[in-house]
Amino acid sequence: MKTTDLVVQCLENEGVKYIFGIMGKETLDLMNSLSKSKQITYVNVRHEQGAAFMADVYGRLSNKVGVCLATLGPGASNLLTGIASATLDHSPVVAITGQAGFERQHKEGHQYIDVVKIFEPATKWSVQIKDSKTIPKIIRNGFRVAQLEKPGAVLIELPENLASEMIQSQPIPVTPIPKSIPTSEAFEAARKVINQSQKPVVIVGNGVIRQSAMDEFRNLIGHLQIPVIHSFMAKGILAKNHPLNYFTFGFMIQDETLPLIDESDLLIVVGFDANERAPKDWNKKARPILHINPLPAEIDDYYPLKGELVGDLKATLKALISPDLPTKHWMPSENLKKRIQSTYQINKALEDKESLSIENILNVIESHSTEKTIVISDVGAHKVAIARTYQPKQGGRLIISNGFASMGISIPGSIGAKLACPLDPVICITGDGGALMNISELETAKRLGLSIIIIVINNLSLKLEEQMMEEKFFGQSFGVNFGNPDFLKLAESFGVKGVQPTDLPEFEQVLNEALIRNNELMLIDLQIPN
Ligand SMILES: Cc1ncc(C[n+]2csc(CCOP(=O)(O)OP(=O)(O)O)c2C)c(N)n1
Repeated sequence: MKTTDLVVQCLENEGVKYIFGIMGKETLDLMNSLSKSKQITYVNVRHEQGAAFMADVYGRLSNKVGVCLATLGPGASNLLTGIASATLDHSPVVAITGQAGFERQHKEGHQYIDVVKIFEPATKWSVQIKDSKTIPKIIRNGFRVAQLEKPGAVLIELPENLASEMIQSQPIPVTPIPKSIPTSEAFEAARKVINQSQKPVVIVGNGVIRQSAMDEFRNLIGHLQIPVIHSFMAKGILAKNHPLNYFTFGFMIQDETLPLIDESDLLIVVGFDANERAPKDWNKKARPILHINPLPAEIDDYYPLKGELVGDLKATLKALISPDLPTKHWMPSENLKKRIQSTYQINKALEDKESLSIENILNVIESHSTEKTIVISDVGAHKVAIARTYQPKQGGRLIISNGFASMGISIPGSIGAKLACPLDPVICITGDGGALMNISELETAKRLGLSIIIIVINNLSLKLEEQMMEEKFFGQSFGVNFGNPDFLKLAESFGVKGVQPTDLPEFEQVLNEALIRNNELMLIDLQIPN
């Protein structure tokens, strides 16, 4: 068979359902082989960055590896931002790129650049296929590496001269990802650390969602009865009204969860990735840490280890509960809880109930969301507002670019989300800056017939940078403003319904009706005055 037929067989063997990409001459053999696949749908996108973001979000939500494809040189380099986002937010992604044939890789040549080298820092493994016989091993290993803790992106490059070779081979059977559990001595030591503490606080991160350990986590908290602070990515693990929910840290200003951390004598940090928020930003007094994670801790001045439980989180959290681990009897003061709630704006009475402020908008979205609703945030002032204001009804239902924090993720990301969870409502919230980075993917969403609600916060500025320059650093801003297209006409030109509510009740009505129908692609242009 042809080499690229073997590549497609190997991808089918990995359970791949979608490949997001843009082809080029160097990937035409692969495209031809893909055209014969009954299992894989090829999604032709409008920019390779979009393909990588789609694969990133599809990987986070589907329990599968997201796959994207590009040609050599400019196609591959366009993938890079989304690939880095997948690696830093620990989403399993495999990118496949074409390349010039071996006969011209040693010299200056059209579109030739060393893509494997470019991708090295942005991936867990970046590899060129040098011999067609290695394809089953490279693809099997690539998918394993992408999924093994901590998950991330892998680049597999297929040079043009190998693509059309003939070969006899077959895929390697998929075996489950191995899971480890700490030793009984490690459990004993960890229980001792918890027992000795008077005022423990739990910090929970993205790993608990990634490892499907939310039920086990909630059981452990039910047993221990101690306060829980969520990372931004872990929001929703404890319900909003859970008495032990001390919400989220990571706001730019006035973060009332931090005094709770200062007040504690032990931080039990579960499934938290250091790039969710640097320990220096939240553990200012360097409180001792019990690290519970699939991987050992990274040593840091602000992450002083008192104990470590390293293993699969589902099994580890379940096994930690034992009669030797008594329920704790400490509770932060009511006052502190109230102050945290007020920074979090959970129950804050809104001053102007009609206006289209970001807080009002997020309140409306929250009041119409269910456990199934997926909200995807772009990056900007609106993301910070979401951190403060929006509470998903289930963990894993608020998607952000956190580690890499790249603008432009949300429109293509919502396509990945909708394909991963076709029945669930998907709401994309983006600034006007981020929206115009990947607005071309509206055409992709329209062509695929996806129902997504895209909300553009239209404030004619890079608001987050404007706020930082004006309020934090210089007292004035520079270079942050731009003009916008008419978003209604723009949407219409894509064949997409556009609406422009002018006050909050109108927005609520539009959103509510769109969520009930859950069957159309819609752009909501929200003009937010400065
Ligand atoms: C790709 C990329 N470029 C630049 C930045 C730096 N940056 C972070 S937020 C921001 C402003 C975003 O503006 P907009 O999308 O309009 O959202 P808003 O802040 O107005 O809510 C910028 C420029 C980034 N994070 N990602």
